[in-house]
Amino acid sequence: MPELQIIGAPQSNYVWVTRIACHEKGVPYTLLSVMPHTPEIDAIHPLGKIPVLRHGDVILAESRAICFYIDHAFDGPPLAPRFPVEGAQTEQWISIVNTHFDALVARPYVGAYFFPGTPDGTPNRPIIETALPKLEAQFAMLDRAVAKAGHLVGSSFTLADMNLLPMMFYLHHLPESGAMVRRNASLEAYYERHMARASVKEAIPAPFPGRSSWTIEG
Ligand SMILES: N[C@@H](CCC(=O)N[C@@H](CS)C(=O)NCC(=O)O)C(=O)O
Repeated sequence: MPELQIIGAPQSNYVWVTRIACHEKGVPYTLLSVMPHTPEIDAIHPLGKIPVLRHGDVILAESRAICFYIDHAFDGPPLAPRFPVEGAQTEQWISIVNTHFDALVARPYVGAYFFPGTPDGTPNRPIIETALPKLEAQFAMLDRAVAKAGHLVGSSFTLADMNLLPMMFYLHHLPESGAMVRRNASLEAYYERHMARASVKEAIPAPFPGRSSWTIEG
């Protein structure tokens, strides 16, 4: 069997998602830490984004596609339920999180702290202030979603949860978003419970060079 390679910087929330998927499926992998828009990535992802996967002759881009491959090419517990309703609900939450939560709200907010683009490198307050009301609404949505069973789908840990937790990790370490999560009791309990899971915990990335922790105080 060829080596399965996950290629991308470990700080990427989507690289982390694919690593959780490998762990949960019981698939050994090698992580190659490579930045976006480098020749190795550009050769596989048409937009130069990470993660990408290489497994023998198989090359893939996009975390959802990579997780589909991991889930279906190997034996092991299903990452997404095989029942139509629960399987569709898993896709529903992956889609909501990726297209509405991550791309439109969480990513600009987190980026405003870690890649602020300001002349002096201080957090980009206009971007942060714009994101805050949207974050509040989306945390309330997620809080309702996990209130009943402590998972996004049914009562088991699925790819929908794996897909959300890495972005939640960054949000939990930033001042306004961290405080918001802690005010949403179900979401906070969900976060603390699943962050303790070996597959999630094991791939927590080291802070960026020059930083000793991910936490930024308000
Ligand atoms: N839809 C993609 C998103 C991947 C993505 O946005 N990756 C980020 C790192 S977390 C990236 O490559 N950013 C560089 C860029 O957008 O130019 C996926 O699910 O894999």
